[in-house]
Amino acid sequence: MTDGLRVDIDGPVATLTLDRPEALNALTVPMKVALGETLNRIAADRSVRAVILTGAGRAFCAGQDLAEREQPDAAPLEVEVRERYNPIIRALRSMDQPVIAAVNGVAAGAGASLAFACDVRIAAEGARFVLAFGRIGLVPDSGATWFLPRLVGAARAADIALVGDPIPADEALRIGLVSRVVPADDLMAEARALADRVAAGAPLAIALTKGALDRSWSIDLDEALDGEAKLQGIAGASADHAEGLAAFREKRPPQFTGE
Ligand code: T3D
Repeated sequence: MTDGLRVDIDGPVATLTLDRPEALNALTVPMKVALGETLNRIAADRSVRAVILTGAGRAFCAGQDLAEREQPDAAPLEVEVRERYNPIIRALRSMDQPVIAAVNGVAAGAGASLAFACDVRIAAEGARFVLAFGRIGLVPDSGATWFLPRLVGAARAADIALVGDPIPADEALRIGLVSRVVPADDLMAEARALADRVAAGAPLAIALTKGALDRSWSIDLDEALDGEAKLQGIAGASADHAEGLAAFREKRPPQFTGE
C-alpha cells in the first residue's frame, strides 16, 4: 500500500487498487506518482503476465482530486497533465502485459480516461462512465479524445464528450465501451478469471498482439499485413510456439515460459 494505491501481486497477476474511497478514489499527486512508478516496475517484471486495475469502495475513480487542484501550490494544469497523467497513459499502452480495468463503480474525468486506456474493460452492473471534464470547464484529457472515437465511433464519441450524459454499464456494453458487464459481487472474480486466462497465454505473442492492435490505428491494410508477417516470424521462432505445437500434439495444456 502506497499513497492511495494498493498493489497485490498474486502469482502472474498484479491487482492495482486505487484506494481513497472517501473521495471516490480521486487522484492526488502521490497516487499518480505511485501509479506511474508501479506500472513501470510491473512492465519490467516478467513474472507478471496480466494486470487488473480497479477502485476501492463504490467508485472506480472520480478523476483529478478537485480539492488538491484548488491548493495554491498545485501545478499548472498543462504541467500536471504532461508530467503526471500522460506518463500513466503511456505506461498502460507501452507495457507488454494486458491491463484489465475492473470498473466497479463511477469512472469520471481522468478516471474514465484511465479505464479507456486499459486493454479490456469489464464493468459491474452499477458502474457508470462520466466525461466530467466539461462540467468544470475543462477538456477531456489523459487520452480520452483519442480512445473514445476508437472505442465507440466518431458519432457516439462526440455525443459523449460534448453532451456529457453519464453512460451506465448496460449502455457502455451496448456501444462497445466495455466488453462485459457482471453483477457487482462477481466483478473481481470475473476480472481475475480473465486475467488468469491472459496469463496462461504465450507472453511474447500477447505482447506482440497488443502492440499490433495499437499500431493498427495509424497504418493501412498493406502495412498491417506486412507487420503481421514480421510478428509471426518472431512469434514462430519462440520456444513458446514450439511448446504450443507440442501441447497440441500431446493433447495437453501448454506451459508457456515467455521464451
Ligand atoms: O490536474 C488537473 O486538474 C488536470 C487533470 C484533470 C483531469 C480530470 O479528471 S478533470 C475531472 C475531475 N473530476 C470531476 O470533475 C468529477 C467530480 N465528481 C463528480 O462529478 C461526482 O462526485 C461523481 C459523478 C464522480 C459521483 O457522484 P456521486 O453523487 O456518486 O458522489 P458525490 O457525493 O459527488 O461524491 C462523494 C464524495 O467524493 C464527496 O465528498 P463528501 O462530500 O462525501 O466529503 C465528493 O466531494 C468526493 N469527490 C468526488 N469526486 C471528487 C471528490 N473529491 C475530490 N475530487 C473529486 N474529483
